[in-house]
Amino acid sequence: MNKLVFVTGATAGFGKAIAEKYAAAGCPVIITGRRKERLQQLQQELQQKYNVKVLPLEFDVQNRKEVFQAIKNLPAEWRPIDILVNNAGLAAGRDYFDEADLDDWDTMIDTNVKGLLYVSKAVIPLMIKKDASSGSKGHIINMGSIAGKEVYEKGNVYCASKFAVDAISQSMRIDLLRHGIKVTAIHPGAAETEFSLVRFKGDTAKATAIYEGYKPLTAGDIAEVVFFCTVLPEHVCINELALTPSQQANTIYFHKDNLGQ
Ligand code: NDP
Ligand code: 8X3
Repeated sequence: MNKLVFVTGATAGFGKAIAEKYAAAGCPVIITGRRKERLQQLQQELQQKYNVKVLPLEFDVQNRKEVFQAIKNLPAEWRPIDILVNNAGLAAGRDYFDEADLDDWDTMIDTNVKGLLYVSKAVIPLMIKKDASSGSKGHIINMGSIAGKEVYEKGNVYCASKFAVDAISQSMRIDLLRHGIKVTAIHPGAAETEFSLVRFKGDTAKATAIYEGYKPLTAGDIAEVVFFCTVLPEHVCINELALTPSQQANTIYFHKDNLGQ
Protein backbone atom coordinates (compact mmCIF):
# COMPACT_ATOMS: atom_id res chain seq x y z
CA MET A 1 0.00 0.00 0.00
CA ASN A 2 1.42 3.38 -0.91
CA LYS A 3 -0.75 5.98 0.77
CA LEU A 4 0.58 9.01 2.62
CA VAL A 5 -1.02 8.99 6.06
CA PHE A 6 -1.26 11.85 8.58
CA VAL A 7 -2.12 10.77 12.14
CA THR A 8 -2.79 13.21 14.97
CA GLY A 9 -2.18 12.10 18.54
CA ALA A 10 0.39 9.48 17.57
CA THR A 11 2.44 9.65 20.78
CA ALA A 12 0.16 7.19 22.60
CA GLY A 13 -2.85 4.91 22.41
CA PHE A 14 -4.89 4.69 19.21
CA GLY A 15 -2.77 7.12 17.21
CA LYS A 16 0.45 5.26 17.91
CA ALA A 17 -1.11 1.92 16.96
CA ILE A 18 -2.68 3.43 13.83
CA ALA A 19 0.67 4.89 12.74
CA GLU A 20 2.29 1.49 13.25
CA LYS A 21 -0.45 -0.31 11.31
CA TYR A 22 0.06 1.90 8.25
CA ALA A 23 3.85 1.80 8.57
CA ALA A 24 3.69 -2.00 8.66
CA ALA A 25 1.71 -1.86 5.41
CA GLY A 26 4.51 0.16 3.82
CA CYS A 27 2.93 3.62 4.02
CA PRO A 28 4.88 6.80 4.74
CA VAL A 29 3.40 8.30 7.91
CA ILE A 30 3.29 11.79 9.41
CA ILE A 31 3.02 11.43 13.17
CA THR A 32 1.93 14.35 15.34
CA GLY A 33 1.52 15.23 19.00
CA ARG A 34 2.93 17.54 21.64
CA ARG A 35 5.49 15.17 23.18
CA LYS A 36 8.58 15.58 21.02
CA GLU A 37 10.63 12.76 22.55
CA ARG A 38 7.89 10.22 22.02
CA LEU A 39 7.50 11.36 18.43
CA GLN A 40 11.21 10.97 17.79
CA GLN A 41 11.27 7.57 19.45
CA LEU A 42 8.30 6.36 17.40
CA GLN A 43 9.87 7.73 14.22
CA GLN A 44 13.03 5.70 14.84
CA GLU A 45 11.10 2.58 15.82
CA LEU A 46 8.86 2.58 12.75
CA GLN A 47 11.65 3.48 10.33
CA GLN A 48 13.85 0.67 11.62
CA LYS A 49 11.14 -1.94 11.91
CA TYR A 50 9.30 -1.31 8.64
CA ASN A 51 11.78 0.59 6.49
CA VAL A 52 9.28 3.37 5.75
CA LYS A 53 9.62 7.13 5.91
CA VAL A 54 8.20 8.75 9.04
CA LEU A 55 7.91 12.49 9.66
CA PRO A 56 7.33 13.72 13.21
CA LEU A 57 5.47 17.02 13.55
CA GLU A 58 5.21 18.55 16.98
CA PHE A 59 2.24 20.84 17.58
CA ASP A 60 -0.68 21.41 19.89
CA VAL A 61 -3.94 20.98 17.97
CA GLN A 62 -5.51 23.65 20.19
CA ASN A 63 -3.13 26.24 18.82
CA ARG A 64 -4.47 27.44 15.50
CA LYS A 65 -1.26 29.19 14.51
CA GLU A 66 0.92 26.16 15.30
CA VAL A 67 -1.37 23.83 13.34
CA PHE A 68 -1.42 25.94 10.18
CA GLN A 69 2.30 26.73 10.41
CA ALA A 70 3.28 23.07 10.80
CA ILE A 71 1.16 21.95 7.84
CA LYS A 72 2.14 24.92 5.68
CA ASN A 73 5.81 24.07 6.24
CA LEU A 74 5.49 20.43 5.19
CA PRO A 75 8.21 19.51 2.70
CA ALA A 76 6.89 18.91 -0.84
CA GLU A 77 7.09 15.11 -0.66
CA TRP A 78 4.92 15.11 2.48
CA ARG A 79 2.15 17.31 1.10
CA PRO A 80 0.06 14.94 -1.07
CA ILE A 81 -1.80 13.45 1.91
CA ASP A 82 -4.15 10.54 1.16
CA ILE A 83 -5.46 9.68 4.60
CA LEU A 84 -5.96 12.03 7.55
CA VAL A 85 -6.71 10.41 10.90
CA ASN A 86 -8.09 13.05 13.26
CA ASN A 87 -7.45 11.13 16.45
CA ALA A 88 -5.87 13.57 18.95
CA GLY A 89 -8.25 14.11 21.81
CA LEU A 90 -8.96 13.62 25.45
CA ALA A 91 -11.38 13.67 28.32
CA ALA A 92 -10.48 15.94 31.22
CA GLY A 93 -12.32 15.10 34.42
CA ARG A 94 -15.53 13.17 35.01
CA ASP A 95 -17.66 15.39 37.21
CA TYR A 96 -21.24 16.49 37.69
CA PHE A 97 -22.07 19.42 35.42
CA ASP A 98 -22.39 21.83 38.36
CA GLU A 99 -19.08 20.69 39.85
CA ALA A 100 -16.98 20.42 36.70
CA ASP A 101 -13.94 22.57 36.05
CA LEU A 102 -14.29 25.27 33.40
CA ASP A 103 -10.69 24.81 32.30
CA ASP A 104 -11.39 21.11 31.67
CA TRP A 105 -14.34 22.10 29.50
CA ASP A 106 -12.21 24.56 27.54
CA THR A 107 -9.49 21.95 27.04
CA MET A 108 -11.91 19.34 25.71
CA ILE A 109 -13.68 21.72 23.36
CA ASP A 110 -10.42 23.27 22.16
CA THR A 111 -8.81 19.88 21.54
CA ASN A 112 -11.58 17.54 20.44
CA VAL A 113 -13.60 20.04 18.43
CA LYS A 114 -11.52 23.06 17.45
CA GLY A 115 -8.31 21.05 17.06
CA LEU A 116 -10.00 18.63 14.70
CA LEU A 117 -11.41 21.56 12.71
CA TYR A 118 -8.04 23.32 12.42
CA VAL A 119 -6.16 20.21 11.29
CA SER A 120 -8.87 19.32 8.79
CA LYS A 121 -9.02 22.84 7.38
CA ALA A 122 -5.23 22.83 6.90
CA VAL A 123 -5.01 19.35 5.36
CA ILE A 124 -8.07 19.30 3.06
CA PRO A 125 -6.56 21.73 0.47
CA LEU A 126 -3.61 19.33 0.14
CA MET A 127 -6.01 16.46 -0.56
CA ILE A 128 -7.87 18.49 -3.15
CA LYS A 129 -4.61 19.47 -4.82
CA LYS A 130 -3.46 15.87 -4.88
CA ASP A 131 -6.72 14.80 -6.53
CA ALA A 132 -6.27 17.47 -9.20
CA SER A 133 -2.76 16.27 -10.01
CA SER A 134 -3.12 12.49 -9.67
CA GLY A 135 -6.83 11.68 -9.44
CA SER A 136 -6.27 10.13 -6.03
CA LYS A 137 -9.10 10.94 -3.60
CA GLY A 138 -8.59 11.71 0.06
CA HIS A 139 -10.08 9.97 3.08
CA ILE A 140 -10.64 11.55 6.49
CA ILE A 141 -11.12 9.41 9.58
CA ASN A 142 -12.51 11.25 12.60
CA MET A 143 -12.18 9.62 16.02
CA GLY A 144 -15.53 10.02 17.71
CA SER A 145 -16.77 7.86 20.56
CA ILE A 146 -19.87 6.04 21.72
CA ALA A 147 -19.91 9.04 24.10
CA GLY A 148 -20.80 11.04 21.00
CA LYS A 149 -23.88 8.93 20.45
CA GLU A 150 -25.26 8.75 23.97
CA VAL A 151 -24.56 10.88 27.04
CA TYR A 152 -23.80 9.44 30.46
CA GLU A 153 -23.69 10.83 33.98
CA LYS A 154 -20.70 13.15 34.46
CA GLY A 155 -19.84 12.85 30.77
CA ASN A 156 -21.37 16.25 29.94
CA VAL A 157 -18.80 18.24 27.93
CA TYR A 158 -16.70 15.24 26.84
CA CYS A 159 -19.89 13.76 25.38
CA ALA A 160 -20.78 17.12 23.84
CA SER A 161 -17.37 17.34 22.19
CA LYS A 162 -17.82 13.88 20.66
CA PHE A 163 -21.39 14.67 19.57
CA ALA A 164 -19.75 17.61 17.79
CA VAL A 165 -17.27 15.24 16.11
CA ASP A 166 -20.23 13.19 14.92
CA ALA A 167 -22.00 16.27 13.52
CA ILE A 168 -18.81 17.62 11.95
CA SER A 169 -18.18 14.23 10.31
CA GLN A 170 -21.67 14.21 8.82
CA SER A 171 -21.36 17.74 7.50
CA MET A 172 -17.84 17.16 6.16
CA ARG A 173 -19.20 14.17 4.24
CA ILE A 174 -21.77 16.40 2.59
CA ASP A 175 -19.52 19.38 1.90
CA LEU A 176 -16.56 17.32 0.65
CA LEU A 177 -18.69 15.11 -1.58
CA ARG A 178 -17.89 17.26 -4.60
CA HIS A 179 -14.18 16.56 -4.06
CA GLY A 180 -14.68 12.81 -3.70
CA ILE A 181 -13.16 12.90 -0.21
CA LYS A 182 -14.50 10.07 1.95
CA VAL A 183 -15.29 10.80 5.59
CA THR A 184 -15.55 8.05 8.18
CA ALA A 185 -16.34 8.50 11.87
CA ILE A 186 -15.16 5.77 14.23
CA HIS A 187 -16.98 5.51 17.55
CA PRO A 188 -15.14 3.26 20.02
CA GLY A 189 -16.31 2.19 23.44
CA ALA A 190 -13.97 1.46 26.33
CA ALA A 191 -10.39 0.96 25.19
CA GLU A 192 -7.42 0.71 27.52
CA THR A 193 -4.89 3.39 26.62
CA GLU A 194 -3.60 6.44 28.48
CA PHE A 195 -7.10 7.92 28.06
CA SER A 196 -8.31 7.32 31.64
CA LEU A 197 -4.97 8.26 33.17
CA VAL A 198 -5.27 11.60 31.38
CA ARG A 199 -8.93 11.95 32.28
CA PHE A 200 -8.24 11.36 35.98
CA LYS A 201 -5.10 13.50 35.91
CA GLY A 202 -2.58 10.79 36.74
CA ASP A 203 -4.70 8.94 39.33
CA THR A 204 -3.65 5.40 38.42
CA ALA A 205 -6.08 3.68 40.79
CA LYS A 206 -9.08 5.50 39.27
CA ALA A 207 -7.82 4.88 35.75
CA THR A 208 -7.21 1.17 36.30
CA ALA A 209 -10.64 0.71 37.89
CA ILE A 210 -12.32 1.77 34.63
CA TYR A 211 -11.08 -1.40 32.92
CA GLU A 212 -11.74 -3.90 35.71
CA GLY A 213 -14.05 -6.88 35.25
CA TYR A 214 -14.09 -7.04 31.46
CA LYS A 215 -11.76 -7.20 28.50
CA PRO A 216 -11.52 -3.70 27.06
CA LEU A 217 -10.67 -2.88 23.47
CA THR A 218 -6.99 -2.31 22.71
CA ALA A 219 -5.38 0.40 20.63
CA GLY A 220 -4.49 -2.37 18.17
CA ASP A 221 -8.20 -3.21 17.75
CA ILE A 222 -8.93 0.38 16.78
CA ALA A 223 -5.99 0.46 14.37
CA GLU A 224 -7.33 -2.68 12.63
CA VAL A 225 -10.74 -1.06 12.19
CA VAL A 226 -9.37 2.26 10.93
CA PHE A 227 -7.13 0.45 8.47
CA PHE A 228 -9.99 -1.73 7.25
CA CYS A 229 -12.11 1.35 6.49
CA THR A 230 -9.36 2.70 4.25
CA VAL A 231 -8.62 -0.39 2.16
CA LEU A 232 -12.10 -0.91 0.74
CA PRO A 233 -12.72 -0.25 -2.96
CA GLU A 234 -12.76 3.40 -4.02
CA HIS A 235 -16.56 3.43 -4.44
CA VAL A 236 -17.22 2.20 -0.88
CA CYS A 237 -17.29 4.53 2.13
CA ILE A 238 -18.01 3.41 5.67
CA ASN A 239 -19.73 6.51 7.00
CA GLU A 240 -19.54 5.53 10.62
CA LEU A 241 -18.59 2.54 12.65
CA ALA A 242 -19.21 1.98 16.37
CA LEU A 243 -17.38 -0.76 18.24
CA THR A 244 -17.32 -1.82 21.87
CA PRO A 245 -15.80 -4.64 23.87
CA SER A 246 -18.08 -7.68 23.74
CA GLN A 247 -18.86 -7.11 27.41
CA GLN A 248 -20.07 -3.53 26.79
CA ALA A 249 -23.44 -2.72 25.21
CA ASN A 250 -23.28 1.07 25.36
CA THR A 251 -21.77 3.81 27.53
CA ILE A 252 -23.59 2.53 30.61
CA TYR A 253 -24.23 -1.21 30.38
CA PHE A 254 -21.37 -3.64 31.00
CA HIS A 255 -21.50 -7.34 31.74
CA LYS A 256 -18.61 -7.58 34.17
CA ASP A 257 -16.91 -10.73 35.42
CA ASN A 258 -17.51 -11.73 38.99
CA LEU A 259 -14.90 -9.69 40.81
CA GLY A 260 -15.38 -11.69 43.98
CA GLN A 261 -17.37 -8.94 45.67
P1 NDP B 1 -4.33 8.56 24.72
O1 NDP B 1 -4.36 9.47 25.89
O2 NDP B 1 -3.65 7.26 24.85
O3 NDP B 1 -3.73 9.34 23.45
C1 NDP B 1 -4.18 10.63 23.15
C2 NDP B 1 -3.32 11.24 22.05
O4 NDP B 1 -3.87 12.52 21.74
C3 NDP B 1 -1.88 11.43 22.48
O5 NDP B 1 -1.03 11.08 21.42
C4 NDP B 1 -1.80 12.93 22.74
O6 NDP B 1 -0.50 13.41 22.39
C5 NDP B 1 -2.82 13.47 21.74
N1 NDP B 1 -3.28 14.79 22.15
C6 NDP B 1 -4.06 15.11 23.21
N2 NDP B 1 -4.21 16.43 23.31
C7 NDP B 1 -3.50 16.98 22.27
C8 NDP B 1 -3.25 18.30 21.83
N3 NDP B 1 -3.75 19.37 22.48
N4 NDP B 1 -2.49 18.48 20.73
C9 NDP B 1 -1.96 17.42 20.08
N5 NDP B 1 -2.16 16.15 20.43
C10 NDP B 1 -2.92 15.94 21.53
O7 NDP B 1 -5.88 8.34 24.33
P2 NDP B 1 -6.59 7.41 23.22
O8 NDP B 1 -5.61 6.90 22.27
O9 NDP B 1 -7.46 6.48 23.94
O10 NDP B 1 -7.53 8.49 22.54
C11 NDP B 1 -7.45 8.85 21.17
C12 NDP B 1 -8.79 9.38 20.72
O11 NDP B 1 -9.78 8.36 20.87
C13 NDP B 1 -9.31 10.57 21.52
O12 NDP B 1 -9.92 11.45 20.61
C14 NDP B 1 -10.34 9.95 22.46
O13 NDP B 1 -11.32 10.87 22.82
C15 NDP B 1 -10.90 8.86 21.58
N6 NDP B 1 -11.56 7.75 22.24
C16 NDP B 1 -10.91 7.02 23.21
C17 NDP B 1 -11.56 5.95 23.80
C18 NDP B 1 -10.94 5.14 24.88
O14 NDP B 1 -11.68 4.45 25.62
N7 NDP B 1 -9.63 5.12 25.02
C19 NDP B 1 -12.91 5.55 23.37
C20 NDP B 1 -13.48 6.40 22.36
C21 NDP B 1 -12.81 7.43 21.81
P3 NDP B 1 0.37 14.46 23.25
O15 NDP B 1 -0.08 14.35 24.67
O16 NDP B 1 1.79 14.05 23.02
O17 NDP B 1 0.05 15.77 22.64
C1 8X3 C 1 -14.28 7.23 25.62
C2 8X3 C 1 -15.33 6.23 25.96
O1 8X3 C 1 -17.36 5.80 27.44
O2 8X3 C 1 -15.32 6.57 28.52
O3 8X3 C 1 -14.69 8.03 24.56
O4 8X3 C 1 -16.65 8.08 27.25
S1 8X3 C 1 -16.19 6.72 27.36
